[in-house]
Amino acid sequence: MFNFLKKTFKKITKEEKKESKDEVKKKKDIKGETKLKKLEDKKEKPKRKIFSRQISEKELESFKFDLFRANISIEVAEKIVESLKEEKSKDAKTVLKNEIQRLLEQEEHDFMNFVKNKTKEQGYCTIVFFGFNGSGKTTTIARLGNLLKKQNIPVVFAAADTFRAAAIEQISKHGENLGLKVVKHKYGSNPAAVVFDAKIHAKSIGGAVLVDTAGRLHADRNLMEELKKIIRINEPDYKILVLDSLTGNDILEQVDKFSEVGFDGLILTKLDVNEKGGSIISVKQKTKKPILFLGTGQEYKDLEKFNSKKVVERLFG
Ligand SMILES: Nc1nc2c(ncn2[C@@H]2O[C@H](COP(=O)(O)OP(=O)(O)OP(=O)(O)O)[C@@H](O)[C@H]2O)c(=O)[nH]1
Ligand SMILES: [Mg+2]
Repeated sequence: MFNFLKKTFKKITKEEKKESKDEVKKKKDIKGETKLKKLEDKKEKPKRKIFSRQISEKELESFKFDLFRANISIEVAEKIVESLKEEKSKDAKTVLKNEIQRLLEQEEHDFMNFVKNKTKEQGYCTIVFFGFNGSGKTTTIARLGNLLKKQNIPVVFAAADTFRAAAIEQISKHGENLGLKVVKHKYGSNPAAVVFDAKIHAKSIGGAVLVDTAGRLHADRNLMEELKKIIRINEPDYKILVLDSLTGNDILEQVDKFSEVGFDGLILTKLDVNEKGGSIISVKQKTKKPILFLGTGQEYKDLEKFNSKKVVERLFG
């Protein structure tokens, strides 16, 4: 991953090599050394470290462009490059890694424990998932349901996407596969009522209710109002915005849109298909909210607890 940065680093290394070759040639011309001396020089020539020199303005500009190309927003890319400017004494890669690491750092947030405690204290826990069309909400709910079940937390799914064709069948199939109950009404029915019923069931089993909602487009005023209604009526314990990491720069627009509704945490999906992963950095910087999990495939097991170090490692490969 982060091949784009590797390219830049390679370019810098090449330039460095060229520079040192020129230096040797100059030396030869001036001093007119013997063959033996030249060989000695070669032997003694210090091995240059790839990233051990100061970063030029031109390179900083080039970094900024690379970061931008990796779906990191201009605002964040500029911030990162600013920090590189300030720390010219260190090498570029370390500074860049540290800065990205710093941006991604968050307080330890054990979501599974939160759900466990909530179900114990309150007798149930309601978690609503929402996001743009196709961002991975339903798949993520199935994966999280699987994870909670494995931790012996009873789970029920609420099929509150009563809008999109086949949405109820989709979540029902996951329930069937995982042996989890799905509370559902008819298509076109009031999703807030589905959640209400699912909550009653969750209370009866002392478990978590994972609410699947319809995907919302930016301009989907009605669906946005409907989402607010689901939340107002059912007062969920936790609200999760699910984002597709492949979205590109539009991702921040989506974040803005859903800030209207408010959310407690984030899940980014499709990291397995995302070469660069820059969107994680932009989203984190913008929201300052905990990123709970990353979706890393299409199977039930493909949900990874967010770990900033792992993300940085993945970015730099
Ligand atoms: N490769 C990969 N595909 C994913 C991941 N998460 C979801 N998908 C796929 O993305 C597509 C959409 O996922 P859904 O879970 O249906 O998305 P949704 O947000 O519920 O979609 P709507 O209900 O239509 O708004 C499906 O084909 C999923 O298999 C992931 O982490 N990696
Ligand atoms: Mg869905």
